[in-house]
Amino acid sequence: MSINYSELIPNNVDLSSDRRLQRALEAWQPNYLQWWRDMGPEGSLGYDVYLRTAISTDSNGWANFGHVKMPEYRWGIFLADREADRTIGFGDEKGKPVWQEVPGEHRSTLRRLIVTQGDTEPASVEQQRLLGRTAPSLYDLRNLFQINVEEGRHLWAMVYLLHAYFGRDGREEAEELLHRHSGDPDKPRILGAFNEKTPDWLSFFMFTYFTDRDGKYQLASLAESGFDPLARSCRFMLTEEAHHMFVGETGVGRIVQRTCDLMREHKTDDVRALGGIDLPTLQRYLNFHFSVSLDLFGQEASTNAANYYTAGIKGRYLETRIEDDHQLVGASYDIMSPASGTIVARPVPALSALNERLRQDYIDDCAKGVLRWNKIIERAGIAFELTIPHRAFHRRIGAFADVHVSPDGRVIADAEWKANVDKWLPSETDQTYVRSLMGPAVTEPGKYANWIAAPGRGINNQAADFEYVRFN
Ligand code: BYC
Ligand code: FE
Ligand code: FE
Repeated sequence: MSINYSELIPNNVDLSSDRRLQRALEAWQPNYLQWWRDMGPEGSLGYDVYLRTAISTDSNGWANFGHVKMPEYRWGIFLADREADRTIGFGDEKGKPVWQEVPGEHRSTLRRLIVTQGDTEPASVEQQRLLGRTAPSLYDLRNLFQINVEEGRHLWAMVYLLHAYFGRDGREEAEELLHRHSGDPDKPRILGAFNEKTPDWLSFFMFTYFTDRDGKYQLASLAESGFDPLARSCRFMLTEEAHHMFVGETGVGRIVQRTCDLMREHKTDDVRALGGIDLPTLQRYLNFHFSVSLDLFGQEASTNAANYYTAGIKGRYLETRIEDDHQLVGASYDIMSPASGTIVARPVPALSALNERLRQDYIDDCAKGVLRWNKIIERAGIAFELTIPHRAFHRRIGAFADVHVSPDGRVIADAEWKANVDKWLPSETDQTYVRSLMGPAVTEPGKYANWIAAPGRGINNQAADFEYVRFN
């Protein structure tokens, strides 16, 4: 279905046929724009940015590219097309028609999940607010802004659901989504990783690789939902998400490339002397962002997750492609937990292990990009391997929150943790060093900061010296 751009709020949900809803969203819109001006990318209001805008929800050719000022970006409400005769794919109500309205008994659960999802989107924009100052190139600056406007659109997607299906409480939640702020001591964002800082571009690329990928897995689970408007919203969000993870994977890959080039050219491991980011520092940033993102999957054993599944609200990753009964009653799944100084696996009901199962799908996916980064190092003939730390390393949520675990998966005493933490996680010195490399922004088309390689190709096949951002 194509998108109606003639309206104040572009949409493919026939918004004009519901005047009350349309007016409520039009009343929220200026608050959103005020939030964008206050909390969105700093100093960017007048820039012309080469952005893609969604123009249909077709899988081929859904996007249109052109220079736009970000406050004029056409944020809108786009749901993937409705599937005829779609039925609930899992849980107690498996096989019944999906819900087009919120069932009363699931109202507060659904609202809570939608609010949690919605909360992360503007949080990430807030976290990335200052990065424009230190962009390593116009290409990267454009990618940052592209991600920011799309996370803004993801907020719109959840706000639409809140307004359309949750009445007054939904409208109140939509306001609150603009009032909580990342890292705010009084009104923080809901989930831990979204209150961390994203102070430099290495953190940004790690965040878009690891944390946006949590987005992919959570959205995919919600795309299976029996609440059809949620499923359709998440489906379309996933098409946008791919680019965010691409920016992360290629961003880290380009840093790895540059580091290897410097090491080879100067026959040294000491790339800091040359203004590069050494591989052990990359490993520490990876350790941090991976572990913080693992926490986003929740507790290993979770009755919440079991309830979401049984109720048909939140499924597994690619639920319909899994061959089992899609009810999981009586099935078991092994989860890990610390027990007298080691880590043991024990079976629990599969229904309560759904967070852990999704976390496993996520870990497998994360490992693929790390393989590609290692290929770059290998091609340069350098003996170094980036690795994914053990799932129990540096956790704040779940069974491992109260123990120290090394990256290779040993439960360790306080003293060993303290003695090694600066080898395992970015130290003050690392952070100060990485920050010292940042900025001022590189604004000459086709030029890149010294610590990162140029990308393999331009966005939408643009030439190497394309002017992705015009500052006016
Ligand atoms: N931080 O039973 P559990 C994205 C709480 S990212 C703080 O495991 P549940 C994006 C939990 O609230 C995708 N608290 O919880 C990426 C619960 O509290 P209560 C975001 C946490 O609810 C980049 C208690 O611990 N989407 O889109 O089953 C850029 C028990 O835990 C945390 C979603 O997350 C935490 N990390 O599972 C932009 C999808 N973890 O009830 C965007 C929606 C747990 O005891 N959310 N707690 O007070 C969910 O599906 C679930 O809420 C979670 C947690 C999977 C997050
Ligand atoms: Fe998002
Ligand atoms: Fe994203």
